[in-house]
Amino acid sequence: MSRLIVVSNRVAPTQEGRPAAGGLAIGVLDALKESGGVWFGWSGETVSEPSAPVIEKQGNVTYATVGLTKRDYDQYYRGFSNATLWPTFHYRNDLSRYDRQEYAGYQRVNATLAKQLKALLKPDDIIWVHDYHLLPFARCLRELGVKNPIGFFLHIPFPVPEVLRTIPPHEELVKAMCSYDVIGFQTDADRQSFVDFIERGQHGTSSEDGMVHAYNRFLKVGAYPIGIYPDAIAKAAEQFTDRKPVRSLRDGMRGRKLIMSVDRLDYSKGLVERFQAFERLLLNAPGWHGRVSLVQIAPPTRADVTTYQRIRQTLEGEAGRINGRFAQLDWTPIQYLNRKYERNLLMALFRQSQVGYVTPLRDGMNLVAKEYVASQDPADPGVLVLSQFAGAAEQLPGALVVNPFDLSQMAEALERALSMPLAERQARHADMMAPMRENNLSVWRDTFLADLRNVATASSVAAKAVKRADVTAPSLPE
Ligand code: ADQ
Repeated sequence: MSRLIVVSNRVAPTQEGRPAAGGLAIGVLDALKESGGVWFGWSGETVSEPSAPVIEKQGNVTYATVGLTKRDYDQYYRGFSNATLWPTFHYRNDLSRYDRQEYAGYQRVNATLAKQLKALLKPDDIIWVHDYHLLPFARCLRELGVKNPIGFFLHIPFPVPEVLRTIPPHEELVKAMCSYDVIGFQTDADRQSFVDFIERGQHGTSSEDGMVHAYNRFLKVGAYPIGIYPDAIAKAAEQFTDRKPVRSLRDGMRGRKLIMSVDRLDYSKGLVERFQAFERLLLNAPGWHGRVSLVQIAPPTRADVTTYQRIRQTLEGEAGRINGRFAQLDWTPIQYLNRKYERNLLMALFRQSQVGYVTPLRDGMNLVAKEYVASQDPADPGVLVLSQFAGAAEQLPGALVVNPFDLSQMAEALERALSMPLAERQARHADMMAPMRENNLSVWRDTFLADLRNVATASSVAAKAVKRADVTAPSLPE
């Protein structure tokens, strides 16, 4: 069996041999353990000069990590990836900036990483690249003569052409993406946006089987919604119920209802609007004063990107203002915690709450929404209030779906969730568990990798046929 080579901006840090938990980390590691392989990417360290990867082997998985120079970090990571691509792909053009030097740095780092990876490759390796930091990575590998199958999965949304075009080198980026053999998106809407750009811009054509012919390349483009392991999460949530932080949360509630939100602290997650909609609930329904609290857990990320500093300040201001307005001596409406929790503990915390409040302004999928549902006690489950702009909304039919820009609608949904009868909660929970089991994390990984292997095989068969027939044919994946 061929080795799987996973490439992501950041290799999850290994702690006592266990990588940090999270959808991507768990899914990737499982896939690697089954087939054996390599996880290649940035170590998280800054170094004075790029050097060969540091190799660490654990079982049949090899971690190959490299450092980035300060300049690379600033231009590639903090700059073009997180100050241009991330905001624009989340429809926040107002927060996006473009800097030519940063874009040059993004291209340079992709080329350097490709060179560093090439030295580790074997001819029958399958390469699976992840996320927006690495859009041109396959093109860089192809330029070095790499002929292996290369797939790409985008974890965040892909914007509609009008929004994509606001990034000055958008066409160069899309053209580079066409060097992949398979491109996977979270939702069909994202896949459609990519195909629309190709077709409306007359850069190529697509067919019903998901094949795209563009820029002289054939590739498969599909939607592969990422999943979780719902039963494992349910078990962990139950097992961790008696841990101290979970007991403290329960004891602190003293019969109050709990609305729970967990996100990385990011402007795409809609935290300000969420706090304001909770405020609207308290304004509209004074009967809930003293009877419900919102717990928001949001560890800071990308703290050296200015827009992230700003959202943190705004949010602290809003939490303080709303608490100042409504708090009583024995009741704090919003508990806002800037910290990380161990994954299993987090699932047990979810299980204590009556409402999961997940309202991003835009999100590729949003695993928290799925984890919240999976963590619930089926006999007495909480209700999920979910943004229509999370990829997860397509897949969680039992959620109360809201528009996160409509504060009144969100406040009404919260009230409905807090008062929902048990039978309805149970039915909604069951409606969501079934599709999550059917489309779990293994399905995501296996479907993507099967398509990558198929496309690669089909291409090489076609390439041989073309060679035999000695005719001029459309160019095939290299
Ligand atoms: P994220 O934007 O990080 O992921 P999400 O999908 O919700 O968003 O995943 C976050 C993960 O981190 C979850 O597994 C969650 O449990 C964990 N987490 C969050 N806060 C935590 C805390 N305080 N302590 C511990 N763990 C915490 C990107 C895309 C998403 C897409 C995923 C996976 O932006 O749209 O769903 O990748 O593809």
